Amino acid sequence: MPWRLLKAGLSKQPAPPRFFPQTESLKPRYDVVIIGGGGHGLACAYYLAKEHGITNVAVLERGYLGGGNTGRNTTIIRSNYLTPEGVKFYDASLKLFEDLSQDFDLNIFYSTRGHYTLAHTDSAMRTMRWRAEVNKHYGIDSALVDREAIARDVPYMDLDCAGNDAVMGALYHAPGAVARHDAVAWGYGRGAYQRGVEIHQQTEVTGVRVEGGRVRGVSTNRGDIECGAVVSMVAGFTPRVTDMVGLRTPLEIYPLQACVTEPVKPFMDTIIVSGSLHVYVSQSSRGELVMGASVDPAVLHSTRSTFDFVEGLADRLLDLFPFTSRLRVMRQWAGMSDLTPDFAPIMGSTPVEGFYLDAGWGTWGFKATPISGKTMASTVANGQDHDLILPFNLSRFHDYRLVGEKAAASVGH
Ligand code: PYC
Repeated sequence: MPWRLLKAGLSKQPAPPRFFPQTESLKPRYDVVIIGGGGHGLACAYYLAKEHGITNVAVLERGYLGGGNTGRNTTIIRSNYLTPEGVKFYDASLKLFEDLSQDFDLNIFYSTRGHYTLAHTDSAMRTMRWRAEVNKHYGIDSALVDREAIARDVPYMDLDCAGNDAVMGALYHAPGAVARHDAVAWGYGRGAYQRGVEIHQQTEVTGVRVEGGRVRGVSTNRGDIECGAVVSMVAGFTPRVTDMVGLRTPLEIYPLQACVTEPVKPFMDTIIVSGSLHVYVSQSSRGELVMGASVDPAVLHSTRSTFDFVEGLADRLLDLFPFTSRLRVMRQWAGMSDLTPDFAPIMGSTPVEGFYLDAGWGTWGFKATPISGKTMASTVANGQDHDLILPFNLSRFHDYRLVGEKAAASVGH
């Protein structure tokens, strides 16, 4: 038994305060109600309180904090996108991530690893060169590297891929990182709570009241609340919330699965992604291989894990790392990805006054957590879309101003 636990058990001192208190009753009115207690919702609450002094805020979560996509991803953080809009947005997020442990006084185990996106074809090489050039233009550390450079840095990888589509080169992104996803959610949650925000778990929103084109309140399984603004930050559940206010979006929901192996000695300190093999892998600080692939092939509102996924992933992983053939998969999970047609998010104000949307995260919502919270908080506080998220407004689908970020997806979806 760990010494500290034994000491606490025998001590007459009162127990240290809980990270979060027990749920209190709901107030009749809040200035802002945030639907969704994942990373984005908690980050938005945190920045509303910290940067705008707005603390009469309730975060409503139908399950437990960080229990949705925040706790169901492979924690990759990067800013090597294709479009200027995406590059600027994710670079701002990465910079916030770098300081989060200090900001929270809580270790989020942020670990800069370097990130390789392998290219196995001429057209993939063209796309990587294009991304490298856009990245460099915005001061992001990304470069096209050749096979020899990869072999020097990642000597244990089979660049010939067992004879299937050998690696030709890669986009190398030095700032690519990983972090503890639950620590990010808990850090934002604790920081918001310490500043006066209420966090209500097991609280499901069952309706959003709109009168005269304006949000007036929400109904929950624990009663009705009035509020001045509602922010929906629920990823795969977004269509259920937008239905409540009569908004249509082009979102489609696909399961995205991932898994980890048993821990082994550290052998891989970079993040490896292959778009052609549809696989991404990194090694956690505990030694597990954390791996994922494309979204499941059909639209489905489900977090079910399948054997097909592990079988397909293992098949492709072995092309790159044949020596992992004896590793056992220890855990597997799935999240619900909310994909847009242009692979860019939907953020900011909507035609319903006081109703704000943060959705369309597809397969890269975790890395957007800090900047999504910060820009959405600014948007709600100032009643005006933050400059960084203007290109991502829902209106772009009506006006045909698509952002076109698909080529920056880590694997083909
Ligand atoms: O976009 O880096 C990414 C990513 C990793 C896993 C899923 N998406």
